Parts: sequence; structure tokens; C-alpha cells
Amino acid sequence: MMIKTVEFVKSAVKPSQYPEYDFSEIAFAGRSNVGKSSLINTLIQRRNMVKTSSKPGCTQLINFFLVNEMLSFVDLPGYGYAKVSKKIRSQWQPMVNLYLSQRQNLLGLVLLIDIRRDPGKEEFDMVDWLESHEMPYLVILTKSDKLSKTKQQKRLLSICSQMNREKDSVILFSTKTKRGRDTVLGEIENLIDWYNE
Ligand SMILES: Nc1nc2c(ncn2[C@@H]2O[C@H](COP(=O)(O)OP(=O)(O)O)[C@@H](O)[C@H]2O)c(=O)[nH]1
Ligand SMILES: [Mg+2]
Repeated sequence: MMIKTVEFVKSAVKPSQYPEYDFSEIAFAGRSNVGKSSLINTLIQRRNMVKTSSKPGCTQLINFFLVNEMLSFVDLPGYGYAKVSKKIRSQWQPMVNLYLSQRQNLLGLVLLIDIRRDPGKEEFDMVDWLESHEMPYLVILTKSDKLSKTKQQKRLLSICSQMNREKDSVILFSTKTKRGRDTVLGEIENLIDWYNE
């Protein structure tokens, strides 16, 4: 997929604020600081269209971006960062649950996991939700450049076995080396084609 244009559409906290368009939509989810905003920037080849932060837990809005005037990317707020206030943490679940359950044009979700972390309750809950709703999704291991080749393969196998997945179904990604960029874009394209068939 060639990315020609990208525009920030809006931020929302509740359904009445979501953009009203019905373009195919792909949402990106993961723990705070997993590299979600960086991954979206890498996909769309913009340095800082989606704000990245070394201070985790800042993004508590649902951000909508329109790609090629026909595909919507959604940066969901990150979960699970211990240092954000209880109030912010308690808002996360209903905000994301509402989005997932109400957004009619949501075609699929990209779930990001830091390659150095084991998947936790949030990831397993998310996968359960996706599978029970037959929502297609991709699993991506971020920050692969932080580990040696050998360690990357070890972590890949370990995470796959914990999640009971084939190793080919998980994509290694790095914003530093752009590894995985074309694969992720290709998979998103497949998802959209599959949906439109
Ligand atoms: N080395 C490395 N650092 C990354 C990568 N992706 C993100 N980061 C860094 O991780 C931090 C959090 O990234 P960000 O995209 O803001 O995470 P978000 O909270 O999930 O949106 C930033 O300091 C990024 O520069 C990656 O692939 N490799
Ligand atoms: Mg972010």
C-alpha cells in the first residue's frame, strides 16, 4: 500500500465525538509506551504526526487519522501504565470498550506487545474479546532492535507459546530499522481486501 496523504482528523473520548465517516478503520492498541504512536508514524512515514512520548501514559484520547482519504487509523489510549492516576486508569476501560463495541466501521485491530515483555492480562483479555467478536487482528512485537537476533527469536517463540499462536502469525517490528513496516501494511491491506470481498 502506498501512503499518499495523511491527515489528523480529531481526538475523541466518547462515541458522539467520533468522526462520522464510514471509511474502513483499523485501530492500534497496546500498553503505554509500547511504541504505538511510533509505529503509526512509521507506517504513514511522518516523523511526528502522531505524538510520541518518552513519558508514558499521556495519550488518553482516541485519535483518528485519515490515510489516502479512504482508510482510517485509530490510535487508542495505552493501558496499564502504573504511574498514571487512578482516575485516568479507571477511564481507560470504558472508553476503549465503548469504542470497540460501538464503532461500526472498525475492520480490525493491531495489537502491539513490547518484545521484551510477556503478554499480560490486558493482552489476553483483548485477544479474548477480539476472538469472541470475530474481529480480525494482528499481533506485533515492537522494539525488536533492542534485542540481539538470537534473543529476538527466543522472545518470539516464548510469546507465541504463551499466546498459543503460530510464529508466522506474529510480526517483528522496529521503528528504528523500519523492520516489519511493509509486512504490517501488507497485512492491513489483506484485511481490507478480505473484508470487501
Ligand atoms: N529502540 C526503539 N525505541 C522505540 C521503538 N518504538 C518506540 N520507541 C520509543 O519508545 C518510546 C515510546 O514510544 P511511543 O510511540 O510514544 O509509545 P506509545 O505510548 O505506545 O504511543 C519513545 O521514546 C520511542 O522513541 C522501536 O521500535 N525501537
Ligand atoms: Mg502514543
